[in-house]
Amino acid sequence: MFNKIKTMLLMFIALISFNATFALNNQLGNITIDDPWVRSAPPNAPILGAFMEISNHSDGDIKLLSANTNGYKRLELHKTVPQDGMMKMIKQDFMLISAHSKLTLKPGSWHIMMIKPNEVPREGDSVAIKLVFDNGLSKTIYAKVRKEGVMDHKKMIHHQH
Ligand SMILES: [Cu+2]
Repeated sequence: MFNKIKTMLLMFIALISFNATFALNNQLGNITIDDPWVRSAPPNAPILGAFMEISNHSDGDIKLLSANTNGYKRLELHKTVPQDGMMKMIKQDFMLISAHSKLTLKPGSWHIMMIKPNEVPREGDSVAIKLVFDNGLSKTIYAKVRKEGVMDHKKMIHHQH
């Protein structure tokens, strides 16, 4: 009798877990990644920065827990913040993307730090980066290697006048 209840209880728990997984699966479909890019760097660069826009279209907050790729020692989640009158990159445990909002990763702000590449990618190359979120699911994006964003390019032209 007791065993029968126990079995039923386990089945019930399994069913709940299954439903939870299914719900989270739908939630991941509510994350979109726009304009992923890696800033081009000299062939001997020890680090590279990856940037993108992460939009959370769901009703709940989502955390980006880690980023992975092949050919690097490791990837870290960073935020550049002013500290003691200097801009410093601080390693973060996660990036929070609030419900129905967008987190922009850009130079001088949030970014994914790619540390010690086996080989620095060239301009025009695509780098596959796997993003792991706190709902246990992941998404692989392809970041194009390019120079600084358009805004900075305009600024540079402006300074020449
Ligand atoms: Cu960094």
